[in-house]
Amino acid sequence: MATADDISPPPLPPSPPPGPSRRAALLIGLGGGLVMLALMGVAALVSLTKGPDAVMSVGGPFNLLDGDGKPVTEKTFRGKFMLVYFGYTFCPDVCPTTLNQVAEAIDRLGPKADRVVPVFITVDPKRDTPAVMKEFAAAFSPRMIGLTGSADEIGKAARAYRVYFAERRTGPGANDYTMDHSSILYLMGPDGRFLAPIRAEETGEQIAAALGRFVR
Ligand SMILES: [Cu+2]
Repeated sequence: MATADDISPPPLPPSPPPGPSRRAALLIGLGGGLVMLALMGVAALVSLTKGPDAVMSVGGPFNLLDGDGKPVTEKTFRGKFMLVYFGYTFCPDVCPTTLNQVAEAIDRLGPKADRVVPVFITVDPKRDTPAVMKEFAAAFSPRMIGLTGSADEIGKAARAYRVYFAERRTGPGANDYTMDHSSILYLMGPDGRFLAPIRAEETGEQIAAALGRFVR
């Protein structure tokens, strides 16, 4: 499946273990959620690739903060391509894997990499402060920009990019949660317009090839 695959194995509450009926209900609930998430992902990708009208409606204004807490908007990177990905730093595997491939793709672009800004936007602003985002993004590539912001602004940015995300509780503690989120890379042109979705499962080589079709 191309999208919405950032779903870690169902985290079970540490204690007490749910009884058979509760466990069944939990599994059915999770299964339904997974199916719905998968369907939403497919629908999102279909609408992304349908035609010029759908293409026009991805992306838009946002008001976020960079790793130093400075305001960043969609206009900040005008003149450069933006490769946008939504996720969160506590993500167990999908986000780190994807960002690794993005970093590799950027390296493979050589001198053309100057024209592309990889942007990682958190869907978990509660934990992903500017400082957390800065360190996390830098761990993948010195070129990568990590963005966070208020829950409200993150929600607006995600809606503009048609990104689905939701908190999934894993326990009673304040930090006992993961984030489900759709997982697509969005290539935006130097004029801010959406150019193409890129599957997050692609290798660095494939992502570089996809970028190379636009970044000349
Ligand atoms: Cu993730």
